[in-house]
Amino acid sequence: MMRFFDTCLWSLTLLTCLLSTLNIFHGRGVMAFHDIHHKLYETNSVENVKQVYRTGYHFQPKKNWMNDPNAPMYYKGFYHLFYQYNPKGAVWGNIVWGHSVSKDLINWIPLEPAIVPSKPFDRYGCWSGSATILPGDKPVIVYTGIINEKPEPGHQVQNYAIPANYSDPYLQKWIKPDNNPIIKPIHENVSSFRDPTTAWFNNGHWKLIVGSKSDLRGIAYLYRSRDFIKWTKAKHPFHTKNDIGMWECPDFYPISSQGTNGLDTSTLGNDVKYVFKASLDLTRFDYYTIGRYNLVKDIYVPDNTSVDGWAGLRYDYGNFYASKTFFDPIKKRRILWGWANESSTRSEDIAKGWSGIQLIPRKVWLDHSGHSLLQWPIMELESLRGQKKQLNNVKIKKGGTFEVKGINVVQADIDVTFTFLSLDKAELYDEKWKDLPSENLAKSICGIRGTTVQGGLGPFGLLALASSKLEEYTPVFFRVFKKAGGKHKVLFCSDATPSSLNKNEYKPSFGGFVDVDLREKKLSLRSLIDHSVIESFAEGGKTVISSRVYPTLAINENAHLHLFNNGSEIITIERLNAWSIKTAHIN
Ligand code: DQQ
Repeated sequence: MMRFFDTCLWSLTLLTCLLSTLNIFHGRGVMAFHDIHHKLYETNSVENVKQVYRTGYHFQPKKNWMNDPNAPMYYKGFYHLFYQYNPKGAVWGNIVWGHSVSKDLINWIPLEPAIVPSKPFDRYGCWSGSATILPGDKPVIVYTGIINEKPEPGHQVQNYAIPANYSDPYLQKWIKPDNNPIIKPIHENVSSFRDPTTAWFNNGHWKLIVGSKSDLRGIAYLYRSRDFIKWTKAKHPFHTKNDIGMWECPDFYPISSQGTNGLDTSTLGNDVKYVFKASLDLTRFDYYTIGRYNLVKDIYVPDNTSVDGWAGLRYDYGNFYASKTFFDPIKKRRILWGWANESSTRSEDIAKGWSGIQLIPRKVWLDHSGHSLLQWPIMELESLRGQKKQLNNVKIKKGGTFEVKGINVVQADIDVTFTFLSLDKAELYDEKWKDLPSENLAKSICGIRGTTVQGGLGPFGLLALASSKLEEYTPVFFRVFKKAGGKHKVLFCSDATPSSLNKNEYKPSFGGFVDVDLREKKLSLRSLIDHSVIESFAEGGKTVISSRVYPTLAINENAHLHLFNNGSEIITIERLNAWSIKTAHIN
């Protein structure tokens, strides 16, 4: 074992941390890609896209820009994924619906774009939307059409599209009937009215919601229809929240309080709770609450155990946005798709010829507490597992590392359980941190107490995509704190700060807390590493963080993977299973 972290590589003060928190509103953490920059819409088409950061098993088109996942569904033997796509370049613009199909959600066949601007009701763009399977196995898509570029980012209406040929399992051709749009904004906010959800059915009506805002109030408008064509706005919003900003890509679905199976979106019942998710345009993260569906008033009411606001729970505390779920009728599960934006610069994206990936689809279900969700990579991913490395009972002392060899560490699946003998050495939680902005508390503490600041119980975890002399590495780690009163708080971080020598990238130290019972003195971590992305699941999917990273030295065979501990309590790797992940057939 080599000595590690003898010196602090960087130190962040509370002040810089606060500044960087504020900075998310101005820096590249927030990509205002709806801004109209006409000349940037088309970039030189790069025929041979630069491969070094391309992923081996994450969904991405052959080239160009991709953002939100749209209308995921299962139809006649195929999973379908549509996505926001710029066919003309690696920056946002000219938005059409890209389309691919798959038998297993892992290997994908590309098809021609399914929905492209062509009619007065979507002339300036076909933005996000969802699919609903109508009785008789008839899919219908509802999406946002841009009918005018003014007011920015565009005048928005909701349109529907139906398959031209229901017997085609690829659903290659879609018709956009001329009775569109089916929903028009009836308020002034015509440029903040988008992203219809999958519809659900009860009380003789189909219902769907559309994301919106009024000043800083996020609004989910409810629409009802008997025939899916004529839609009427409900008197009350389905859900609304002040001081939060625009709700993009809302999602609403039932979730079973018994077991891990998913439910069809129209399911009602006593054992059913509900999830409401919104993508926050102002902060660029997806937060959710767990709550109740009041059928009498036709509104959603979050439980009082769910924080409804910027400090609420997130699906993922890293690069993850505009997500969407669907019910998989074959494996009876609810699956979550989320988009991971690049953290590289616009000009780097143009040079590499592509931008954006979809994270590995995740099964979601309710934690036994009933207060949060669990997420886990779909089991089909395991079909790509190749060479395996196993370790048991490896002890790592303070400052030590242990290299995991024998697998392809740039395309890998790592599953590890850490144990420790006692919680006594957990460092004190600094009460001053209560002054940090609550929506970024964990992230800020990850920045202040990174891997190089020695601790008691932790930091310990992985050093992924590390160069041979540790000039570059991405630590994914736990740090356990003791609060006044004796309670423990587990911090989980994925820190891109030391990930690359390239100074241009957005390299945040992402973080989330893990609500876990430490009596067993164990913490588990699964990380999916794929060249420029690391998706990490703490404690069976209680807290998830995805980081985009762009090492300059730690690439391909020059990359290493280590386990590390920089706390005074000895950490035991009780069990590690690590696999090389084969390259999937993607588009
Ligand atoms: N992306 C789409 C919008 C949506 C946003 C445009 C979220 O419909 O609000 O590409 O990333």
